[in-house]
Amino acid sequence: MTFRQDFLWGGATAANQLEGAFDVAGKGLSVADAMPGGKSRMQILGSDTFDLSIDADKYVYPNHKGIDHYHRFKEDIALFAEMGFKCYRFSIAWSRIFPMGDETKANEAGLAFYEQVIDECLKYGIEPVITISHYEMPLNLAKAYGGWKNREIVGFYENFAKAVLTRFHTKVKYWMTFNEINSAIALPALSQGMVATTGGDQQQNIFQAWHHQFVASSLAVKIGHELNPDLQIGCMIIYATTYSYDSNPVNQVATMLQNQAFNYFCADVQVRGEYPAYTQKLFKEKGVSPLAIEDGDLALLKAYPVDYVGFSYYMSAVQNVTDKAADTVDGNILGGVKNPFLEASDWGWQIDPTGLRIALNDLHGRYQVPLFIVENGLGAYDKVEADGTINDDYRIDYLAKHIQAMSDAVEDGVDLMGYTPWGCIDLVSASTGEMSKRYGFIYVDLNDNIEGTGNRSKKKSFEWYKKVIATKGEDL
Ligand code: BGP
Repeated sequence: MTFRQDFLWGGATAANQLEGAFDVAGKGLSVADAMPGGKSRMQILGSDTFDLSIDADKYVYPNHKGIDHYHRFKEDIALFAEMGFKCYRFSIAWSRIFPMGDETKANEAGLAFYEQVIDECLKYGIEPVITISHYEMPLNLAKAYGGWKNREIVGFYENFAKAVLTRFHTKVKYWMTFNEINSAIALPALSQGMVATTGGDQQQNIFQAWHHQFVASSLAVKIGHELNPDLQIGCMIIYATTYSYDSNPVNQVATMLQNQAFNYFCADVQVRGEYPAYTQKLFKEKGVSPLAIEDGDLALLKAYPVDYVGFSYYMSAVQNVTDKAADTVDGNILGGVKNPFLEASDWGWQIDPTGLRIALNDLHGRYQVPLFIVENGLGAYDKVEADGTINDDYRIDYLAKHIQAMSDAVEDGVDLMGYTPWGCIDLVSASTGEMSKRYGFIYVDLNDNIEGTGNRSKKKSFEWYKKVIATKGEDL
């Protein structure tokens, strides 16, 4: 048996991408609720000029409706249970608990909703794994405060984390403080609430916002461990294995620097509890001046590091600074230089199972803490056949190869806690805001305008994943 006995097989989602019910039971608007779908979304995500002067509740945006999981969560969790999930990773919409973000008292209706979701999981013996904040700070915090750049957000997050940890710590053991914290480089609007009103230099803002998020993350770990020392509270990063374009040492150094800037920086602080040695050099490269750091911040980071590293893995990347004529791949998040040994998804994400084995060995070697793959999967266009079946063999192939790579890494000695493939049920894509980029084992009948019956049906991969879990990853 390769995987450990208590291995957490499951699936992952995020509140803003599946719940819908964006204005129900006292919920406020979130940043994600103000995002249009389609081509303009990626431009918004990558800039800090997202114009929030519009009234987001007057438009129909995809995240408003999601897949209506808010009203159908029992049906959805029953399907997860049928697949044999041992855990289910989901997030809590901050704006359900604190609609404007800056209130002092939590919205009971919001807490009550998540209590039902948690209880429904526990009914089936499914361990809830909660991301406290996944790409959706209350819109008011972005508009009126300028997002995570503003120190005041730390206190608001602390209230939020305290409210959910206090309420659920007896039922939920596994937590993560922020989704893909390092993705702010590519998605400052969604990840850190950077909007037109933020002002200032984008790089400076991103790093200052990170400092505030690091402090907030440590405060959440402190609160959680004081409530129950057994809680496991992790960080969560997006990791892309990065290869040097060739054996030219110049490209090799560029790869090392890219790893520091993208794959390592946030986790270095959150796991080791201190800014890494290369921090000043990185600031210099990015033109970042010394950050505003308050007394006690650094001691707090050191005292409350995370317990494990959660990460998403979708693709690898290639670093090249020498060959200007190199082929590129048009990826909607990372892209860059084309790797001739790999295929890419329809969105240009270069598919690389072996890169996952490398990622696992790299992260385990660097941090020596347990790892949790909390997102992985293939976004694809699915076709519903005349008889209603969906034969997603391409998805099965992608997942089987990645699970094999996990198994190889465990044999290499890596301590791996679990695996929750992304979008276990089809949901709204984070980068495109569309339904047609699907990841699920469960098909949801909705188009890009979120029109359709919303009915759930099992894809071919549903039975396949059920078998994988039943055989503890032996029968792929
Ligand atoms: C990660 C996010 C998720 C998710 C996933 C797939 O970056 O944490 O929220 O959506 O990627 O991305 P996409 O939906 O853009 O295909």
